[in-house]
Amino acid sequence: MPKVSVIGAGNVGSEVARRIVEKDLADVVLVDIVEGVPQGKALDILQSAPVEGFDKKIEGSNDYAMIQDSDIVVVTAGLARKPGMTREDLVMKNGQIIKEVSKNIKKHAPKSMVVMVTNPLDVMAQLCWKTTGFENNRVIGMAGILDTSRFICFLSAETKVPADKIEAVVLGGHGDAMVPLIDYTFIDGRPVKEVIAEETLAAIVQRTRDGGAEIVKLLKTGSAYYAPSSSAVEMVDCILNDNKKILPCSAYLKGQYGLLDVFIGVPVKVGASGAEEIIELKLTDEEKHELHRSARVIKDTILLCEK
Ligand code: A3D
Repeated sequence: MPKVSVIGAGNVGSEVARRIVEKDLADVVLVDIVEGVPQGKALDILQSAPVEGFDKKIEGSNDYAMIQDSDIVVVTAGLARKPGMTREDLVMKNGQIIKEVSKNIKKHAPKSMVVMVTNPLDVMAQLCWKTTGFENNRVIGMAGILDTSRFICFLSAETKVPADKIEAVVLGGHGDAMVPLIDYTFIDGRPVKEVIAEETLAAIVQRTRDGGAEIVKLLKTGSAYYAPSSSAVEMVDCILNDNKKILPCSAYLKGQYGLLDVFIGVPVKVGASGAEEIIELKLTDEEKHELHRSARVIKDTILLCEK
């Protein structure tokens, strides 16, 4: 029976856990440092099984020993930025959390794949990879699926074309540094530039970049978790079922796109071995420039964690 552990039983972690058991993908262990929270949430989700009709088990714990034999560990542990906290404070704090979580993954689930969700995403994926010492295909970050999904939602709303008839790819770092590939965006088979006016398209790209912030502003406390959990579970599904789908994910680059030793969003073939292949698309000079700028931001942020 496949087993997935989810570290962090907050908004994203508990939704990831719920979606995994509801989709009958795997048994789940939910781990958090706060006593009672993972146990309570797991019990609550379990009690929906007779109504939802799933038969997978879910358990909550504060003990990392429970993640033993996991096929995949999804990492959602971390702090959200609080008032008065600088971006650097947040990076250092989440960096400490991810180092501690990664040491526990290495100790208790040394054969697992890791799907990183904690922000700043690309930096935390790289930190986890370094701390666990896992092969680079075994750590993948979730971001591009979410950014692409948001982009497609807005394109669908603008054109009234159903989302499943829209193709798009978003690369680069998660958030402000994302790089949507306009030449790979098609609305019902037609290049997006032929369907949407330049100014409107630029506004949609900007709204996608600010996608997380727009939700934070509306919620007032906390940040997005329904769409982020869907995206993380898509990766879990691909790994467990060896789907070999091409998904935009944060993966380790060793020369692809002219970038070395950095986790960044690129199209990745995701299957049983994790990030099985990095797909190199032909980029315009401007997109290449933006991707490299995005990589520089990620590399500078990694230095902060290493201080
Ligand atoms: P939240 O609801 O605050 O949950 C975080 C959980 O982590 C809390 O339950 C904490 O108790 C727990 N935690 C803290 N430290 C530890 C630790 N050392 N070990 C185990 N658990 C710990 O946040 P959330 O669920 O909304 O978000 C979680 C993370 O995901 C944040 O860093 C978000 O920024 C990030 N996130 C990323 C995306 C991407 O697209 C990349 C989207 C949404 C959220």
